[in-house]
Amino acid sequence: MGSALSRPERTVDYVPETVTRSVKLLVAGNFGVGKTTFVNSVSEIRPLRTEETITEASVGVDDMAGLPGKSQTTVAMDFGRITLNPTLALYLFGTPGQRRFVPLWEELARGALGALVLVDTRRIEKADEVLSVLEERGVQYSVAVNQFEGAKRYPLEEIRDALDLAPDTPLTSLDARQRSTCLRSLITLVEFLFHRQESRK
Ligand SMILES: Nc1nc2c(ncn2[C@@H]2O[C@H](COP(=O)(O)OP(=O)(O)OP(=O)(O)O)[C@@H](O)[C@H]2O)c(=O)[nH]1
Ligand SMILES: [Mg+2]
Repeated sequence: MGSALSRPERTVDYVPETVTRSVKLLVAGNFGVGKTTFVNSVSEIRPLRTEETITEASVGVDDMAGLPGKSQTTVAMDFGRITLNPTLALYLFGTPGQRRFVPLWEELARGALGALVLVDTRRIEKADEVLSVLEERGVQYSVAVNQFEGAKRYPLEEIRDALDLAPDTPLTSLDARQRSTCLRSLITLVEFLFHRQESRK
């Protein structure tokens, strides 16, 4: 098996025998923040995607504001897997981003150890609803800024304040198209969740 950083061209479609622990994680975030892109970047198996083309019928129903170029949207979930180290497999479930699909999260969140919440600073206020849904369901999370080019860059501390995050909630930044930056954020999340688990024992 190659290291997690060098993706083995998606030839690993079985779970390596060395894996002794598996963890389910959500990749959450509002419409178009890059969840499907993220799962595609990190997954070592060909990810399951449930993309549908956005049609005229979406106008006024879907959360299109600010994303004129977006042509597809997730209607059920994304699914991918990554063996983070030889003994630990992560199963990633990307949520659909549109508000009308929030009830689906209930199912997707079942059994999840935690969530990575992606945010886009150009529409940061939209993250509040996502964070509230997770908090209401007791899902632990960390936050990662998906840095779109052309979007203004803010210090992470400013983003932390804007999102009103707890001091110990991990906040990282990434480019959802860049595997290495996505992995860094995932590792931060997993360390946070394991630490939380340990401290609750
Ligand atoms: N420039 C840039 N574009 C990105 C990045 N991440 C995603 N995109 C683009 O942004 C668009 C939306 O990305 P998706 O991955 O479909 O977003 P999503 O969160 O899954 O969207 P929904 O499932 O509809 O909520 C796509 O056209 C991506 O190619 C990024 O980091 N930088
Ligand atoms: Mg998607």
